[in-house]
Amino acid sequence: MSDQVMTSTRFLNEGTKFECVCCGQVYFDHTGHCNHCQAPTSISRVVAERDGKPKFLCVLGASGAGKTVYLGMLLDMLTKGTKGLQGLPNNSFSVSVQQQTMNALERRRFPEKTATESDTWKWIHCEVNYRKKKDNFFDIITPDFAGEAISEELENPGQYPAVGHIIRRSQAVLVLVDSIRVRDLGRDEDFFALKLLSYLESVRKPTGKNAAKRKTDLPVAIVLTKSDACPEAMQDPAEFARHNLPGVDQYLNRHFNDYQFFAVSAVGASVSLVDAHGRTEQIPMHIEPLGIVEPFEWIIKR
Ligand SMILES: Nc1nc2c(ncn2[C@@H]2O[C@H](COP(=O)(O)OP(=O)(O)OP(=O)(O)O)[C@@H](O)[C@H]2O)c(=O)[nH]1
Ligand SMILES: [Mg+2]
Repeated sequence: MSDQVMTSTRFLNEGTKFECVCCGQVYFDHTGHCNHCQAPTSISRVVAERDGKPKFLCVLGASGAGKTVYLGMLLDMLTKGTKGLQGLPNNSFSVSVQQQTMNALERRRFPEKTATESDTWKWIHCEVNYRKKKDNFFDIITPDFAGEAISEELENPGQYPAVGHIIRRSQAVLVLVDSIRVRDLGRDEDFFALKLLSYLESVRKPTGKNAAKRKTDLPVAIVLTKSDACPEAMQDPAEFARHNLPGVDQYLNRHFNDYQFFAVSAVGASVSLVDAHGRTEQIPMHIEPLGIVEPFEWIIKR
């Protein structure tokens, strides 16, 4: 027994201490993850070794909003290089989100739904260099969150600590909203996005002088996904949001200084297949990214 205690004490003493890039907790790395928020140690290490403050960006949205497809497609475009932006994936998770999404789309499938267990999330870390200058870089650091986990966190804050910590550290946030559901299924999407915005506002409340009178400075891009099947969203995203997401529009106006609406799609068209048991599956017909990089460009200009 005393041998065991001595061994573990020695192990702790010899282990390397890390400050988590997501929640700031200092911990000994035994598992490759922060024991509080599950952020991979590899990301904390890379960020700590580099000069300059990291600029984070995170992607949020309900289950099925299109987060995994969007992130996979964005990473693919950035790593190929587009509009003066060049992405460099900094870990294998980033490559695998990109690879799984692109492989699935090429086989005319959409990627699998993300599991709710936070230790299975893929934490993306892609360093994006812009305007070809050495120190003009932006880190996309975000787990590919499961929408159901975000939803639970909104109901019971603290249940998924990574959500709050990432928002606290982010330079800007992308909120993905399914444009087809917004158009066809009433106010549920509006209510969900509204809850998410009020959570963002509570985490990033202005502090100091006249705080109660000031709006939050966190830039928010509201990204209407799947606009291949909702051309009215693509035509004029802000107008579409004003009519179909009235709660979101008013809330942003009242509480946020800097926001913008975008519409995106990853595929040119998709069809619904119904099998013999009545289960439906969406089949993407071909890859045709539209508007994917624009929200990111907007954020970089902030
Ligand atoms: N038509 C169309 N459908 C899309 C597009 N992107 C996603 N979808 C559909 O939306 C579904 C959900 O997309 P995901 O990216 O898995 O959604 P998610 O937000 O990651 O969902 P969770 O993992 O549950 O949080 C896909 O299976 C497709 O059916 C798109 O650009 N166009
Ligand atoms: Mg997902």
